[in-house]
Amino acid sequence: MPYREQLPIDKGFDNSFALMTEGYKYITNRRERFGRDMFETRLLGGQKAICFAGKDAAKVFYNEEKIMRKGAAPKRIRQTIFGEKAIQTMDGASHKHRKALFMSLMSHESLEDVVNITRNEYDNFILKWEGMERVVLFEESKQLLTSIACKWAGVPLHKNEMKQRANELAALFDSAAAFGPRHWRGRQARNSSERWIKHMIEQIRSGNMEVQEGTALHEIAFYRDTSGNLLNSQIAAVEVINILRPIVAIAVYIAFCALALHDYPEQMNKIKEKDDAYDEMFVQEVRRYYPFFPFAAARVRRDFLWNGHDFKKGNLVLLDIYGTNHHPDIWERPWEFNPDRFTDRNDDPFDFLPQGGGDYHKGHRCPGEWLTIEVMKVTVDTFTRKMEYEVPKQNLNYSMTRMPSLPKSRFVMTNVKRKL
Ligand code: HEM
Ligand code: MYR
Repeated sequence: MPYREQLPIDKGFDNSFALMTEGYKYITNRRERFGRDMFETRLLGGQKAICFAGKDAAKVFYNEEKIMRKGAAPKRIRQTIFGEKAIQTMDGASHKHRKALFMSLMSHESLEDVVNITRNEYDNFILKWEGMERVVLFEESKQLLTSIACKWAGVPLHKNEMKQRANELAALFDSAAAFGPRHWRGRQARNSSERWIKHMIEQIRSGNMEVQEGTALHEIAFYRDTSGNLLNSQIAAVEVINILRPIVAIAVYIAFCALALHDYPEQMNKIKEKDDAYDEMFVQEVRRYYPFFPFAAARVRRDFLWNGHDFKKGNLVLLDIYGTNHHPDIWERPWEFNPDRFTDRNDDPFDFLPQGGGDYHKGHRCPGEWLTIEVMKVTVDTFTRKMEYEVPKQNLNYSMTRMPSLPKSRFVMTNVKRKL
């Protein structure tokens, strides 16, 4: 007999304020308080929401018979990070069809291209950094990655506009969870970057602009949906930005890689002594340990009973990404930074979720995960083997409530020198 029980409830008419003030730990704090991996709350104007964490929760969350994305992303998210009618908000056959487009951009050769472009860009930037008194790594990485993203995606970018585009693309993900001016900057950035790319899509389609076949810009411009139609140029721009923006977001991970090398100096030596396999373990631990994407949101597609709880059609569901990456049933001593935990670890699509979980092709798992890992690996190689730098006294604390979190000082380096 299936059993039913009342889930613990985080009381209150709307707990959005608590979510804001407790940030990455909102779900973990309540799971610990209630002694359960699942509880009920009210968010987004008092809507009933179920928050859960862990491997079994992830299996349910990524079961598309039970869970859908339709209506899950609030307007403030669509007007900043996602865009309107973006892949993140789609379900079923049309989602799978569009997802195939994104996955087709992530071939082995294409990832090799991104590695080569990244190495080249680091060469250029180190040259620039050598001439600078003070390098603010996060700000510089935004530009480095904008340059990488545009080259890889086939988007022309003039040197003069690099800083503006970098700031706009970063504002898209920096504003989604913010209020006030920080949020409004994101909305302006969305309008401006969509105008920029939409114009390009129109020029390409009318034959006034050339673009290399196989690049994201080319493939999205000529992609046909399940009905055989081109995307309207606005939506095509949204999806090109869904490639450019998250590549720029790797700047957050670059800052955290540098922070980990600084906070755990033994890692610097260990990496130098070891090989590519250890670089990857280090990168995986950075993705697990530091707070970045807090949770994924969806809605119940049809009523079902799971683990004693009645999931009702339309309820919001939040999968605790940060909490699952620190879940004590999955990770030994989860609050320690320890790349060795990835030695001989068996891949499991539901227990390590920095960029979502489940199946890349069928579900919403991040198609850019491999690209992110590759760019981070080049970063670690560059920072440990290709350059030297000093880390002056600064405030390196990172907030557990700001989303995305970042070292407060944005990681300042001095005396950058290429290693010969
Ligand atoms: C989806 C995180 C980089 C493109 C996602 C999801 C997360 C995520 C958590 C949603 C999973 C879900 O809803 O279940 C990140 C993080 C990144 C990153 C932390 C580090 C910077 C990238 C890159 C690209 C990319 C480099 C592309 C080049 C996308 C797209 C989706 C997505 C298009 C939507 C997929 C879908 O709805 O089917 N990402 N991502 N991301 N990501 Fe990433
Ligand atoms: C991307 O741009 O897609 C890459 C990752 C950006 C992470 C930004 C984290 C803060 C945004 C919170 C939104 C929550 C959505 C349900």
